[in-house]
Amino acid sequence: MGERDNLTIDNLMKLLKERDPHQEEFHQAVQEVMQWVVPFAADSSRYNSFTLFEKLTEPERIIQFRVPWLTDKGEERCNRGFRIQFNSAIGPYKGGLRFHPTVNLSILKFLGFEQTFKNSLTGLPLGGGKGGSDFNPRGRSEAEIMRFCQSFMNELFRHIGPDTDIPAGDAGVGTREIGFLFGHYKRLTAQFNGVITGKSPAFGGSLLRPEATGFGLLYFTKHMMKQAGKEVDDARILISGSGNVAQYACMKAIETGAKVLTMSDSDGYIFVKDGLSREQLNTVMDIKNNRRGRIRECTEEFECDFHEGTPWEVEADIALPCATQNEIDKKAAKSLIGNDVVCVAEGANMPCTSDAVAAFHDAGVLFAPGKASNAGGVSVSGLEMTQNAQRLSWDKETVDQELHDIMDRIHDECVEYGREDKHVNYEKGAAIAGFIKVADAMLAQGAV
Ligand code: NDP
Ligand code: 2IT
Repeated sequence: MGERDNLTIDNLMKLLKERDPHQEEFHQAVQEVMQWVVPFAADSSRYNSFTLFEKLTEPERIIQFRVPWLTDKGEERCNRGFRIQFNSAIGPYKGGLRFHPTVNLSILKFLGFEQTFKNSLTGLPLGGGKGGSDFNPRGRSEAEIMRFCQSFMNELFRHIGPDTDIPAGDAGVGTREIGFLFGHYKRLTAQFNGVITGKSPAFGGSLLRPEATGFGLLYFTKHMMKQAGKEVDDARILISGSGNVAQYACMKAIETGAKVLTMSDSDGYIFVKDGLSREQLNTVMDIKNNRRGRIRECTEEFECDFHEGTPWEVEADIALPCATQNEIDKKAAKSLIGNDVVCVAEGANMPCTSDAVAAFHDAGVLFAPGKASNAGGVSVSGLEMTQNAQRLSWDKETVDQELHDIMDRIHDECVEYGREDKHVNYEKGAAIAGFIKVADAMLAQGAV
């Protein structure tokens, strides 16, 4: 037996780093999950298999393709497109598409790996996948975005289907892009089916899908606070980002009675001393979704300050990072801890670095990993698949009740597997609970 055959986190990470030395985000995501799962598995006769972990960290299939498209001036451009079909043990591949210049294999493998565990936590029969392109939508006209989406789908359509792989949105891909992608899929295949989620309700989309990630994040945060004997109701909240997740997290926080002090984009953040009002949030949404402008434009519309950088030095009770990966580093974490933040729940995928998470654990700050706290989005995507298969549309109340139930169950599972002496380690709980279902399915399906 070689050294690698022993199931230890060091042996696993060594293998991954030798295979793909430059995929830092992927290594980070694996380390964060496996630091808890590997000791749990090594202790059990059922899961103590190095090969099981090799398979869990190796995508079943990676599709990479070129995406040529024309600018409005008639100039040809060429981007990279990807789809990572990570794990289909418990259902067809499911996960979003990201259009952002930082997209590469490391980013998409980290996201696909996370998605596998997140989708398992939802309790729905969904495997894990992720895809996207290094295309930068910023400053592009609607016609350019449409042509890009159509060119992307010209290749992607052969690899997806309502029972094989069901994409959705992620950063840079919202309802508009999903419409263009779906329209072109339909044209290429002559089929109308539930191949993509996040569609407009006009053609099969679920009510509450746009809201689901942000609303679910608040439902989860309420559970965490309650578990620790605290309330969200009059808390001061820092939100980063001003896209889909941030907007609806903000909306639900305001509805709950909390004060949202900040929102941001990659230029900087706005600070609203008394908390954003619902009208002010509507203005943010108009600037971002219709005018496709910048967060600093808020200063021309209502009373607020704009600062460059990230919002983590502002004093508050709860931090909800909803922009992008690694946006809270150790320094930002220290600043939050110094200001007595009590809870950090990830709306984005892996927005906290490993150092930051360790600092939160050490300081006794409640911390929820995205795979638990932002699972509301993919959950309602799963409900959209069910509605499409039934050829029915559920009303808002039904979807919201299901979303509540799913977030409740995820919280319960985190508590069950993450309970430690004085508090709940949500990172550990989510990792182990997510792992068990996927591992059981993989073991039952044999050497595939
Ligand atoms: P959007 O594209 O709608 O919004 C992204 C927001 O993050 C924008 O405000 C963007 O600002 C900001 N942002 C991006 N990069 C940076 C950066 N480097 N520094 C500061 N701000 C940045 O994406 P979503 O809201 O859909 O996604 C946000 C996060 O949530 C991602 O991590 C995504 O994977 C995750 N997520 C999304 C789900 C969904 O259903 N949409 C579900 C679960 C998780 P700018 O305009 O300047 O780029
Ligand atoms: O990260 C995520 O969970 C998403 N972008 C949503 C995926 C989906 O299939 O709805």
